[in-house]
Amino acid sequence: MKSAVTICLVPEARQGPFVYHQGLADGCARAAKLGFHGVEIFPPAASAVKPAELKTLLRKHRLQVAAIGTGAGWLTKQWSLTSPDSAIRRKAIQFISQMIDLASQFSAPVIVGSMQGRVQPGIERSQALGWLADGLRKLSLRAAESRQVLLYEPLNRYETNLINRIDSAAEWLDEQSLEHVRVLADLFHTNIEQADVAAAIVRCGSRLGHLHFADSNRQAVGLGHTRMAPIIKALRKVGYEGYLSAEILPLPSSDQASEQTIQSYRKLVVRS
Ligand code: LER
Ligand code: MN
Repeated sequence: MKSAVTICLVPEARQGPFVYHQGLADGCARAAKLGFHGVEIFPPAASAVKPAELKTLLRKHRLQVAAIGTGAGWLTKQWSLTSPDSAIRRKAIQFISQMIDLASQFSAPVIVGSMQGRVQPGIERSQALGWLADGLRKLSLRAAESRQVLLYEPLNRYETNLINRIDSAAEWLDEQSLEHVRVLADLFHTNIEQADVAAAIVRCGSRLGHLHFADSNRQAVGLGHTRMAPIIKALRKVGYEGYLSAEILPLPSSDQASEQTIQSYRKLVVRS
């Protein structure tokens, strides 16, 4: 299992759960200094990242791109895969497709979190889930062209009413035969939605593709009350070899949050 930390390039998400907010050069330098393996990037749009510039930074700091987040399409434009307006669904697919093309240059997966949207008033749940499945199918086939998977992130009930639990998501992806989609387990959301996080991870099995490494209060692991040892044991049991990526509030500061994260990673993963 590898370590990663988030870099947010979206000014509107300044209050969001991301560690670094001062640009790619600053974030990569700070991540590398602490020994992280990768960075997870949250750009306003694919065009905001210059591939050559990012490649130079990654080479200089010996970092990988762990994943690229697409939530800015929801946050800044309210585009989603389950909007009742077909023109908006098309814009959402185009926005995420461009992120997939960017991420493929870094052998990285793209995350569909907030851009899944929600079941809108007056819309049947089956219809919204149908739109979600259609969107994930198109996008995951595009990712598969570059031998990548697409990450689908169940969010807690206050952020979506589609699918809130990771084990339900894995089951639904199986039913829909969405073979190039993997589940992203965000430990902040699972703390709210799962009765037993470790058991849910085991039920996800090989569907698990990425993990947001956060404590119960969305601070760095070790600053809340989630019991992490059984979760790490479950990740080992399912043979998870992906990232533990710190999508957390920069508290008490960005540097302290990332330092706490890498210490927890070393204690839980490297030394045990
Ligand atoms: C995205 O990764 C996420 O966890 C959402 O809660 C952000 O709003
Ligand atoms: Mn998340």
